[in-house]
Amino acid sequence: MSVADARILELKPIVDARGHLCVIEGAQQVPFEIKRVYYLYDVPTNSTRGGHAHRKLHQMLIAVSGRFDVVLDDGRERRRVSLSRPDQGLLIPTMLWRELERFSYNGICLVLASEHYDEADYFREYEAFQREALANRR
Ligand code: T46
Repeated sequence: MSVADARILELKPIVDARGHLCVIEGAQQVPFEIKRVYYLYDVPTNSTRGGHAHRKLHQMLIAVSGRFDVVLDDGRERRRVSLSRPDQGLLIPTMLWRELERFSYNGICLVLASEHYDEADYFREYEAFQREALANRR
């Protein structure tokens, strides 16, 4: 997996005079069945979330309010993606280290996940992640 494998998906809002509505259905607008939804809010601007990678989990991150940055790392390269639009989702496949930072005061990160929560799916140490990521790319 490389940082180029993470991609932005455009959600097509349904717009009328009452405002905008975005729909996300499992295996349709996202390429996986959604097993879990969680969200991060009231994140202090100077704090960093994430700091891990996943063996099996695919996720889509959406800035449903405000903005924040996602720094992705495949063990070799890093890539920064800024999210600030509720009609865009960042799709993060397996085996990418991610850090979320620079939250705006009203930043809310909605996460759609392909798996239930499983602590065993996490790499929480960068060196262990990097070893595995580089070995898989050989
Ligand atoms: C990710 C980023 C964007 C649960 O009990 N269930 C859950 O579904 C989650 C996500 C977390 N937790 C517990 C585990 C920890 O005791 O909540 C606590 C905080 O979790 P964590 O430190 O992993 O939170 P973040 O914001 O650093 O990371 C989370 C996700 O874990 C991660 O997969 O990509 O959000």
